[in-house]
Amino acid sequence: MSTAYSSLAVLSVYRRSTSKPRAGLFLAALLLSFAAQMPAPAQSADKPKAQEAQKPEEHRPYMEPAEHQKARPRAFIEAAPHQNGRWDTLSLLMPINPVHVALMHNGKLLIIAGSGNDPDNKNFQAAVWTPGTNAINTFPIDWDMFCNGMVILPDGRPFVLGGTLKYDDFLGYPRTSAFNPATATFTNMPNMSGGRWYPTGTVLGDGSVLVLSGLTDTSSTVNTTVQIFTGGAWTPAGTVFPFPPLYPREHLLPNGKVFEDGANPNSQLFDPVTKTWSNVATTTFGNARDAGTSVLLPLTPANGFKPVALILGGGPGGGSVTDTTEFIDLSAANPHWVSGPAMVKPRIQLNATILPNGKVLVSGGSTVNEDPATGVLEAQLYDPASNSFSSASNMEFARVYHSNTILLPDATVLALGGNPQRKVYEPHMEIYSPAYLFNSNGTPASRPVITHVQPARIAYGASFRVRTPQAANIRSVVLVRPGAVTHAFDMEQRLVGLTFNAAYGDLVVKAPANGNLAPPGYYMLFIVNDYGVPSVAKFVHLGKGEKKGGHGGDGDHGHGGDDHGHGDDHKKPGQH
Ligand SMILES: [Cu+2]
Repeated sequence: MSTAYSSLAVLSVYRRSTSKPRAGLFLAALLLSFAAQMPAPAQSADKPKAQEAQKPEEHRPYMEPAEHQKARPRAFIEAAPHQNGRWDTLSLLMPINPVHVALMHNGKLLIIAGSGNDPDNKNFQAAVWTPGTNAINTFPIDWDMFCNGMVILPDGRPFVLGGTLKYDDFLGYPRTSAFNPATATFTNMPNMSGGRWYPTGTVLGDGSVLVLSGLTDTSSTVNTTVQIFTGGAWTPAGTVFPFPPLYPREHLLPNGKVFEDGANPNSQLFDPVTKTWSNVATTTFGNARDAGTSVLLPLTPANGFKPVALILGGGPGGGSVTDTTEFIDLSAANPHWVSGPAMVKPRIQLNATILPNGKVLVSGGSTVNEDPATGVLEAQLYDPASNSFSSASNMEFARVYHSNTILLPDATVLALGGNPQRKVYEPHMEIYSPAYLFNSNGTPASRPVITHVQPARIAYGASFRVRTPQAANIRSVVLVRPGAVTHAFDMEQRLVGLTFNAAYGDLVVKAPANGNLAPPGYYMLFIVNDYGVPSVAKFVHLGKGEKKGGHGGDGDHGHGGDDHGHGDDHKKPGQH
């Protein structure tokens, strides 16, 4: 084993050359972008069936299949959207390099560029955007959060871990900061033990946050200390395993331990109780999967909440990007990696996003790192049930280094970014509407509707009620943890299936048993009908349940954090 794989990401950044800025072009295009907005008829959530054709505005997806005029004309038109889904390119352009993207429980996206991979840029930027509107609000931030790790605290605040202290040679910030979705402001939080550039955060079952890896603030070497943020402070949690990668791929398992599976081939397990690491298994690929990705497949009642991780693509450098996938059943006595189906092409810097139906959208990346000319436009859906891929139509733009995909509350997926070289990024955004949103004739599928969730703060192991006119025709009820994605990995996404019964027009649903299945925080609640069509999500808070007054809240999110958990409904798009 060598340290080669842990430094490859650093090297790849070093050799990027400069080229002309395109900021002026972005602004011009932004000004020219479409102005039409969807009407927002205010309606009460509970209403007679006759009015159902006119859905409340909040139940509309970002782009109804019939609303093609909102999209930019494109060369490739999917002929069978009911089979493959469809990609649409938005007219709206992203005004900053969207290196980091997180979905907040008010339905808005937090986008962080920092310096945006431009060492000459001292105007560090972030943005908030409500998908479905043209209002992308950019604002300055006071330190460079470029190449941070980001998770979402149990109280709903995105939590930024480290960033770029210095380019060439790269040094990481020890700083952290939490973003309040209600006020759209960052508040700096306690510093970590040292710098972290390319760290990974993982929310644990008690709501504390594990952080590891990242380059220090004193030398471009990996920070070997492991830390846990609990009770508003950082506590030491031992030393990392030998030769840790940058941006390690990690998943919280139902037994409370953290599985680490990339880019290093020797997968590791961290026990937060003993604060020790153990070796689990070596991949069949056997080499580093640099800028490959990893997904914890859905934990559902049907599979007994059995944790299975899937790794895809990446490569050890030298041009040998792989099309291979592998999965591992971590409930086994002696887990081992098993080869999965190959992807349509080798992909590095790819993205993988779990859909409400449990399938995984695999998209983007390129067969040569950071080379858009080799961008893989064909998207694919991985089905854990059949362990196979199917087509998910074709994207319009290459999505390379620093590109992201993230599930939106309307059950579509946003793809954005791509940063083939310094100072150049892809401003076009695309929306993937999965096949479940279409009838066979291409018209919009009728979607089940969640009219009410009671209570909106749900407690572990407790029952809660979901009101829906379609209660008799619901196949599954799932919680999906809102994503926080960067550098080809989502540190937050997680799908947990729930048991339920239909009763008197309601679904009586059982919340996850504990925080190791679903860490405390906000989730998107989806119901999926017998045809596989998901509702638009309602945000719910999972934790200790309804507050009994005073300072309640769940998990160790420190002090002074605003709790925005009041009320169950997020604001309607466009409303501020
Ligand atoms: Cu980066």
